[in-house]
Amino acid sequence: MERTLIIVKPDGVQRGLVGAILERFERRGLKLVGLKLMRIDRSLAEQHYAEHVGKGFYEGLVAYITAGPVVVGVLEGPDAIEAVRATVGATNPVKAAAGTIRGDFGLAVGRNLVHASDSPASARREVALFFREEELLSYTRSSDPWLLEQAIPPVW
Ligand code: DAT
Ligand code: MG
Repeated sequence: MERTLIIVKPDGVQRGLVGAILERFERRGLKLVGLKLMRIDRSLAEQHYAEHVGKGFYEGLVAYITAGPVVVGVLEGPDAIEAVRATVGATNPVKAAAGTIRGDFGLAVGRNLVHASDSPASARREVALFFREEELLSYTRSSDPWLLEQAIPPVW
């Protein structure tokens, strides 16, 4: 099992797409283990996007992610990091495949709606940056055996 961080960026919140975006992950079977609406301040944005310091788009990126409320979540599932990245689509929405979140809802790389961790190391770092341990919940769902190849309970 893996856990990975997602952020519905300020454009997703302003455009009223929080539900539509979270639905993509939920219907795929990914389990929400953390979720909150919050403000990302400059300091947190700088920590989150540390790998992009010095790039031409960096200042615009920090301005964008701090421009309004975001929804941050932690999703759990088998190979969750790869599954979530695939559901999100390519960085540039114009290049993102139809059927992905960015491919279905976006047109500009600087308004690409959603962040998702890109590796196990990033996921660990980013989850810890946004959530305290006690904010993450471990629980079962009655649908788990139908999603996760667990032993199927008697139905007949
Ligand atoms: P991703 O969000 O797909 O992981 P990334 O980590 O390379 O992409 O970049 C982080 C964000 O920075 C990305 O979501 C949008 C922005 N960005 C990346 N490349 C850009 C570019 N060439 N021009 C403008 N913004 C860019
Ligand atoms: Mg990235």
